[in-house]
Amino acid sequence: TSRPAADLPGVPVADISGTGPGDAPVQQAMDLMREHGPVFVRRLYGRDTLFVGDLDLVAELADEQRFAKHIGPGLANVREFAADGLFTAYNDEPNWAKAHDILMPAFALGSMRTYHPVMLKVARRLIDSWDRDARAGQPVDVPGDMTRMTLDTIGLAGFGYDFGSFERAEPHPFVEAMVRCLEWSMTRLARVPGRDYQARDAAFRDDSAYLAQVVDEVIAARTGTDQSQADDLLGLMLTAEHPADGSTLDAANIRNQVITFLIAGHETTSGAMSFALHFLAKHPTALQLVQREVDELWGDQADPEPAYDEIGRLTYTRQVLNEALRLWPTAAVFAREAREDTLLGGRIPLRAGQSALVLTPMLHRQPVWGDNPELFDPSRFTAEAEAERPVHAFKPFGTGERACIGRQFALHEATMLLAMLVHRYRLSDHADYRLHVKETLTLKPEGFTLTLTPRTSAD
Ligand code: MNH
Repeated sequence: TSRPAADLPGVPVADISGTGPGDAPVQQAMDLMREHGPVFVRRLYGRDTLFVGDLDLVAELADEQRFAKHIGPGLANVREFAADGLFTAYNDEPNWAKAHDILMPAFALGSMRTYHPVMLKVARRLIDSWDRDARAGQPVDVPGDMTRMTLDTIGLAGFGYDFGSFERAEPHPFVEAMVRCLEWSMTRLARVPGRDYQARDAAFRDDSAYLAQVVDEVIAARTGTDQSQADDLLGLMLTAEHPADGSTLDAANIRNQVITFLIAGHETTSGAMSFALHFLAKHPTALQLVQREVDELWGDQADPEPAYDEIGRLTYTRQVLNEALRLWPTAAVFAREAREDTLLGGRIPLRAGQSALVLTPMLHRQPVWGDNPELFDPSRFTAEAEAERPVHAFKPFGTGERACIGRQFALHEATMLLAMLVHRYRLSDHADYRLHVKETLTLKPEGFTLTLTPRTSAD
């Protein structure tokens, strides 16, 4: 079934029109790449997508002189509910640069000091909930609870809005509507020509209207009051003036930014922490090394108060997170487009505007990662190992000026929480969990549960 694309000489084509992309398009593309090699065209009902995992080609795609972010069909669908928010804005849309310049300072490493107390407060909500489950001998729903915690964190830290997720048996309706919107964005890519999708589209419009309504409540809760504690994201959005021309964000764009941050700010971090806990539960040696690191900091204190500066010292915990993001980068693809007509790798002709999808999980399994890339091994991320590796070998946060703005936010939140959990609990893989990666544009280990027992100083 593998023959070269007519317009891309030498690039194999995998036509998936027979089966469609199914409910796991990323994992399907990973399998296709294993079969066809690190650059191939996926053809679906005559539409071609160029997938790239090869390190040298990705390094070229990361060259900002030649390539830029591409809003492909997937992000175009997300644009239906996030419009010109940062994530889905076109490169040349003035609101991208404006919002980027206004919001960047809020995401510099130093700003994490501001969010730290809120992150800690929400981490304690999770711990209270897990203490109750541990006492009751109940397994914890890892991805579900990670999502509760990251949603409450971005809501409170970004917008002073409390989703109260741990007081609910079911996910907050915002999460359910958001997941359905993401699913709609993903499955819309797989539509069979000629079929009727009106009911799905109507349900999507209801969900997206609901998201907008929640966001309007979040904004109203702020604008009605005095703006005194307005040093969070929403405060910046409502008041900060652009450094160059003094203009502020308009109301419609603020709504789009809030939707964007509520979504981008929690789904992926939740998945990253869930995968990290999965790997720790399966790799006792790595777990012991994290335990040793946290015990050095917090000893046998029952309720340590992690300080902001301590989080940066949790180097091994951070390595675990990086290694989880290597194997399962939770935002698994990003798209690049040629600025001018060019030859990718000196041989694949791309016209201006033509795009390629970087398949990050396969980039993260290329030969540069050694001969056993499937092995979970946090020692791949020691400072020495990182210094020796080509810079573009690890791209969980995308690349260039459109790379993830929330990276430090995610890493601070996730490193602190993982450290606190490992310090407090013995993790038991009671169900002998077999990894099942669920895709809703982002990736999660579906159905992953743990049982917990408190650690004692004797462990
Ligand atoms: Mn995040 C862009 C991955 C956490 C807000 N993010 C991106 C991109 C990737 C990504 C990949 C680039 C997409 C593209 O090129 O099309 N993000 C992640 C991962 C995590 C993450 C793997 C957690 C782990 N992201 C966060 C958090 C926030 C956030 C937390 C907010 C608090 N991300 C964004 C925004 C963008 C983005 C906003 C778009 C930035 C831009 O284009 O200017």
